[in-house]
Amino acid sequence: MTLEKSIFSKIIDRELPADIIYEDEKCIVIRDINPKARIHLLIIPKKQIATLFDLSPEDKDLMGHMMLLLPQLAESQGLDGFQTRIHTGESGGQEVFHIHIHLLGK
Ligand code: DGP
Repeated sequence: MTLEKSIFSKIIDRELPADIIYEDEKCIVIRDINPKARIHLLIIPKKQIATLFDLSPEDKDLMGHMMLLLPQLAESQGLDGFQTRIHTGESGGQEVFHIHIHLLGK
């Protein structure tokens, strides 16, 4: 089965441009193209998983890795507080079907 590449996978593979602020072997962090706050980052796993509904037990480390990155990223952006959001499914407001965590800060 061939999986159609998401916009975020194309960014990860450098097929589309983005303002990349962090990258490691498991994930990438970019600035949201349509920021809802002064700082608006998206933490995106390199593994293309459509929604939280599609997670499996093997993704535990990956999700933990992204959670632990949040405060580090916030501090690197000079924030002492921030909001996080994960939209899940169309009725949950999700537009890009590749899991991502929004980090928003004033
Ligand atoms: P959602 O799926 O509802 O969590 O929203 C997707 C977010 O991704 C939305 O805030 C806009 C952002 N976004 C969509 N396409 C691109 C893109 O090509 N580049 C960047 N940097 N952000 C994007």
